[in-house]
Amino acid sequence: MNTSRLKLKGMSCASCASSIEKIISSLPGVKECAVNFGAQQATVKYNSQKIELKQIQSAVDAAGFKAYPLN
Ligand code: 9UX
Repeated sequence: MNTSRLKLKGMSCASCASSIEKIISSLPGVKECAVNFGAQQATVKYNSQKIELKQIQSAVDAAGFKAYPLN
């Protein structure tokens, strides 16, 4: 299991944070996701044998936001 942090761009309210949380959490291979609206960051716990961080980024980008890996 991997834990990665993503810097998020494009969230303007707390409900954006909650939709990104839902989008990431619903991806196969993702165990859990927490979005911190204040910090504009997401912390994602995932199985790196099932999903790559880059696919998680793509899902966020496809929803109209931007995600950049922090580690
Ligand atoms: Mo947030 Mo609302 O940035 O449509 S503004 S969900």
